[in-house]
Amino acid sequence: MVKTVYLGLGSNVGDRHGWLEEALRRLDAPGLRITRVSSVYETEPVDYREQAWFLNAVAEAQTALFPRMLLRRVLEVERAMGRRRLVPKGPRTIDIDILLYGRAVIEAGDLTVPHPRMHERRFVLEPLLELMPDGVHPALRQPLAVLLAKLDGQAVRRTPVALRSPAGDTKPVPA
Ligand code: PH2
Ligand code: MG
Ligand code: MG
Repeated sequence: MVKTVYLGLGSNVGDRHGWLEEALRRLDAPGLRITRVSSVYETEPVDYREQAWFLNAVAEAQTALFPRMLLRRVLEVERAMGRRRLVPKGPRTIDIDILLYGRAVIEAGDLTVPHPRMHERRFVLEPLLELMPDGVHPALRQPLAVLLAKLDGQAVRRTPVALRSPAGDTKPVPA
């Protein structure tokens, strides 16, 4: 069964834009096809504040991989790109998070879907809403737009530079 999944991408070290593009290229391998990518957002760090601003984006994919295989793919790509986990929630060349796996709600040790903090994060919800404006959080059962409206703070700025992706160049949605 092919599922539609949403992946959150983030980078705040070095060539941030390049890391996001490389991650999309590497994720798009047998069993997973990147179909659409949001605009890129420049975002204020949350949780661990003493670090550089991030570039964040959300990618939509069609996948035949089961959730645990998808997690393995994501971790492999992070590792292949030299990700080192030094400071929890600290600076990283690339972070790839599974946000949504169809409408599944999964709690299995190291794998929680929907991503347990996505509803608190403007840097996730804004790009995700570009791709699914009528999306509903499968666990909280609330529209993503309603969840976003509850947030305050967390500066995010949509950038005009599109990511080159295996789905073709993504056009930023007109503001
Ligand atoms: N990721 C974190 C912690 N804080 N802040 C922003 N703006 N963007 C992120 O991707 C991010 C973060 C942990 O994964
Ligand atoms: Mg993360
Ligand atoms: Mg992560």
